[in-house]
Amino acid sequence: RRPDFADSAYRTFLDNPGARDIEPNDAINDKIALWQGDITTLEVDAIVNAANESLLGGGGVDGAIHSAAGHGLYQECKTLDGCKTGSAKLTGGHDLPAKHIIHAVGPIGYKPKLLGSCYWKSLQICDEHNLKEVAFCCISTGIFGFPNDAAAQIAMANVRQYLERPDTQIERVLFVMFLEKDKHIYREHIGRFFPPV
Ligand code: AR6
Repeated sequence: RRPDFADSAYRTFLDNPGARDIEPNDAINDKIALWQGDITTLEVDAIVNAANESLLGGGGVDGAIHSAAGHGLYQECKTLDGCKTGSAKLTGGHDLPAKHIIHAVGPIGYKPKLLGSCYWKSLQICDEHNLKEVAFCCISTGIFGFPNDAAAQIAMANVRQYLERPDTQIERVLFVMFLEKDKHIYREHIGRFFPPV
């Protein structure tokens, strides 16, 4: 069965003006989609940032999110007292179209358990706060140097396992790729973790 693209949540993702080269068939099933573009443009319940332990901003996607969300985000982050590697904390979206930001702190280098726990913890935060649509960037694969292919498989494996929990209220997970190479990697592996329905 093809996903129902009249569904407004999918249209939010796929009609986004930041989208490049992503056809509707990249919505794999009712719950999962791949999307290429700038995560700061997405109108979803939560976007997941790739932060550092200070939670006070930096380069990469973290810098882009802080720039787009405005100074109010920095002010809120200052109250959070940082975050441990492998964990995540929630803030408001401030000037972003997304309602919330989950700041996940990925590991530096190849530490698979810590990367997996960023995804798991972010999804737990969604359920704790009734956030039903969440978009992940490719945590740790930029400045922090985690190998892209392994990171993508860890991301998808954790999301798949989490969504099998009978008590989860999460309705949609979006994997956001910024780079061409990540788009190819996600397309290569997604069918194993999320077979088309
Ligand atoms: N939208 C979506 N994805 C993006 C965007 C964007 N606007 N910009 C970059 N990416 P990185 P890390 C992708 O380096 O490796 C910061 O200084 C990028 O292509 O942002 O976890 C923090 O403060 C890559 O796929 O994060 C930390 O100190 C992914 O986002 C450190 O970098 C993550 O790359 C974290 O390093």
